[in-house]
Amino acid sequence: MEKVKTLRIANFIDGIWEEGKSYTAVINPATGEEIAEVPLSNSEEVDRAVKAAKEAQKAWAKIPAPQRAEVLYRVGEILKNRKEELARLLTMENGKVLEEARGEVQEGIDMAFYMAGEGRRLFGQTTPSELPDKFAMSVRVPVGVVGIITPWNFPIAIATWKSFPAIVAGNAVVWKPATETPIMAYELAKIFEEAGLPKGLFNVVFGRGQEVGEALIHHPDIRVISFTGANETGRHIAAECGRQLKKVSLEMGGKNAVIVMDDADLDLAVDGILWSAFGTSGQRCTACSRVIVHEKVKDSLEEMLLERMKELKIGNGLDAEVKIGPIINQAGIDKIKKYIEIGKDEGAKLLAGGYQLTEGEFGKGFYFAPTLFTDANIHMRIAQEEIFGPVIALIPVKSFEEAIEANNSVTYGLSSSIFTKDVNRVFKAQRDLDTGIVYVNAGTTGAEIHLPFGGTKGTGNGHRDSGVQALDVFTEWRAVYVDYSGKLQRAQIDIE
Ligand code: UN1
Repeated sequence: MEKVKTLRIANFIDGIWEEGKSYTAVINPATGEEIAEVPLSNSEEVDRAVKAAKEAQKAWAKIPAPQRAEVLYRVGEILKNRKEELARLLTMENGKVLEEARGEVQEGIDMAFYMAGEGRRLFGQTTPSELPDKFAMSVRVPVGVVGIITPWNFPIAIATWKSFPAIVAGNAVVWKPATETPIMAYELAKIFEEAGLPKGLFNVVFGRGQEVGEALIHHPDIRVISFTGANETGRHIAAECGRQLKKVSLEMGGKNAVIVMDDADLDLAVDGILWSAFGTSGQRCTACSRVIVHEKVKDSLEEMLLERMKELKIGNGLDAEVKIGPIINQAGIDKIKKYIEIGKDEGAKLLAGGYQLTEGEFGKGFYFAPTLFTDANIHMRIAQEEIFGPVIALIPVKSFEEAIEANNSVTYGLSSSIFTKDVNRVFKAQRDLDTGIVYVNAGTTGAEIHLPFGGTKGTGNGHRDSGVQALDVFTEWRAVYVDYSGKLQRAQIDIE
């Protein structure tokens, strides 16, 4: 198996690569080997990065957006040329299988070209004034310095969803990537440098949430925080930023369900469930972790799932045969194990999996067997809480209406899916499922970058990553009135 020699990662501040004051190890979750060292920084580095960003942003905002976008086109080209190499590195630091890693890099490529196109749009609105010889328009203006905090499960895609719209809209970025997966961040910073982005506009400060994250959310010169990650952390960020009237965009996970109705194409439903439950080893915000099944097809679906689960090869994601890679680390495994015990205690029936794989090569990495619980109900914690692992809770229901209710019974609202051939049910479902993303006859994952990504209820705070909607996070609206009448015209008064 290929091995990268230990890489010493550097912070990127004001266009300069800086050594860290101290480091922590980055582990390949498939092998347990140390593959890199990542700096542990603190508020000192954040302060300098924000200062540089603030300075650089002033000039950047004045460059016409189509010219700013040229940098993103170049970033897209570099990502495209390096896709295979980046995907391999991504698999080594995160564990997801190579095919999925390629898909993730592709998300970054798509985002680069899509947001580069925004350089020639960034549409505002013109509208008639109520007064004669007066012009009115709303335009987008950059917010200033943007703080970005991202998780390890999509180490490059999520960063591109946030930083590309921020940059094209005329902002500067200070980014804290997850310490588990710093290699993609390091590479993305190198790519921005190679693409010719002026110094100070894209800064990467590695370190822990308690230091770097806290410094970002409390820095007075950072006017917006865009965060994807754990629910408690997101709530903390929202509260802290609320006190400072700082704009915040949050995406904090899901408890996503696939609904399988009695008229569904069951083979297709099984494909969709396996892909969205076990892809990235279930460590996706959008992963399917509940299957809500009509009682008439419950037995067949269980049987088909069990049969197909046996065929899923587990192992190092660099092996082309492997379908399920490792879990990020032992803490991730321990959390999953805790939920297995909770599920059993609650009375759900464990049909498959439920254990860590420790024999032979598995013992060196962090692997968990794909797991299926059945006879769960909406009151159980395994049917309510995010597990972030390859675990499905199957919930039988008696009707379409009960299925919708079961889907909507959780505090999260990211993604949902329904398998049915009934067009009336399709339209009712897309209306009544209360999530930010709804799939019909497909699993709960597979969001495309030109549509809004995000969720309702406990998943977020009303903002969206990706899509044109992402621009709302990184811009303010300015209303501009130009009076060319040459006299004082009072709004609401001189209207005759
Ligand atoms: C995430 O899990 O935070 O639709 C992102 C999907 C991927 C992105 C997931 N395109 O599952």
